[in-house]
Amino acid sequence: MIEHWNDIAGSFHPASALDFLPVQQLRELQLNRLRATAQRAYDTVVLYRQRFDASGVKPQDIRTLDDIQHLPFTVKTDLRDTYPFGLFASPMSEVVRVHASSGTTGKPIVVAYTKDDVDVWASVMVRSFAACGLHRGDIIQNAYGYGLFTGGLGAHYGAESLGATVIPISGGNTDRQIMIMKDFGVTAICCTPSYFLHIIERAGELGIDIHTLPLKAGVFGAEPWTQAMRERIEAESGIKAYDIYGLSEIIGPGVGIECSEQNGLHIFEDHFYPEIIDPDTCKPLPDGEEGELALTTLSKEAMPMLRYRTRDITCIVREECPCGRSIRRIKRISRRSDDMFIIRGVNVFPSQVETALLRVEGTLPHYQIVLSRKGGLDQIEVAVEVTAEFFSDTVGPMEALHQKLSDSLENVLGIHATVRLVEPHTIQRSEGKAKRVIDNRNL
Ligand code: DLL
Repeated sequence: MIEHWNDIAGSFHPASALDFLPVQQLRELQLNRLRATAQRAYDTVVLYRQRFDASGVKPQDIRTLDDIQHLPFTVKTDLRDTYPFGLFASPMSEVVRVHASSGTTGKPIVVAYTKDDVDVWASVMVRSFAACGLHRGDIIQNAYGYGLFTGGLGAHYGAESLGATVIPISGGNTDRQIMIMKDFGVTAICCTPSYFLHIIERAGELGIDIHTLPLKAGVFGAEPWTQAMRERIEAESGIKAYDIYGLSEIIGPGVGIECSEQNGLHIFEDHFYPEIIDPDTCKPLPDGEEGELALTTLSKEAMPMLRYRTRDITCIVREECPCGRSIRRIKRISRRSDDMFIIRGVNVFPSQVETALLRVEGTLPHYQIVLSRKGGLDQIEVAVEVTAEFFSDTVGPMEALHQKLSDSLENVLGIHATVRLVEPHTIQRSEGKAKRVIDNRNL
């Protein structure tokens, strides 16, 4: 082992110097860590050793960072196939925590952490909170779910290490969330963006305007959301809405976050090495080109991940960030390759529907997409809630709104979608990740 990870993981200083390392130094650190990670994976995990041997590559062949291109990819089914502990690179006696993420079918995927891994995780969460201006003295309401989901404990230990006061409220019980936010003088909240919308709405019903509270920032992630959604959230609550990204397989929340520029997410690339690949050919794409994000952990001990194919679509931002951080940025992840559905031969992403809907005034940011098949033909229906003022008996304004939404959807999607205007509160609210698409086509 070339170094003790924590020597470099840093002193938990909020504005971590690691965000601002000279690029050359950062690349050297990454190369050393990549070599050590590949060696550890090869030495301790059967699946990795088999993959390396089959491709004729050895960890010692890594001489430059570009050599990462010769390493094998890892995919979600690798975690399923080795369920529960087959990808662990540490003996169980060194694993201090496991988390799990439920997939759409069957068994969950299981991820593991050593003591040093949880320390690294807290350190990247400290850097995340610091990037959105939070520090000791802040009161952070953590409404990500506690438990096997990484959101709750990941944000929790990061907020504590930051020196902030954490309210470990977890998700749900919205009225209590609002009471505590108000009574405890909460200054920042962590939850999914869709759940925060629900909180804003419920607060309104209770006669509480979030603008009047000390709340100043939201650390929102775990699901795709759009710039239009950010604008709605910020306008309706008066807070700054920051985008935080992460996934269980890599560590949990804290893989990347926006800074005060709110223009792309900085990846903590001293720990997580990003590549953008063409999802069809798996060839690396140049900076600025959109493709699938593949991530390699550079310091994970219990469960190293080599070139993990996230299915998340983004690109690496070419320009340097005005904030001065040398760690690179990716564009917000507004979609996953596997969220895409095909309607009458046209590829559609839920984020496109969201953008089209939020362009039109009079709608609420609550919507659901229902896919069905009639007489062999695919149909797409978009149910969208309308503000109480609009949802009136007068037919004229409703018809005009309906037309505007249909036009906007057709404009953005390139196909006709049936719009169904529904009353406020008709669409089920989520306390975690929102379910945007219901596919009744039995494909
Ligand atoms: O969602 C970890 C997390 C918790 C991230 C809290 C941020 C905040 P998983 O449940 O494993 O982990 O889901 C990971 O969620 O591959 C993306 O598709 C999606 N995702 C996470 N953050 C974002 C984001 C957590 N900011 C999967 N924007 C990822 C878009 C996101 N998608």
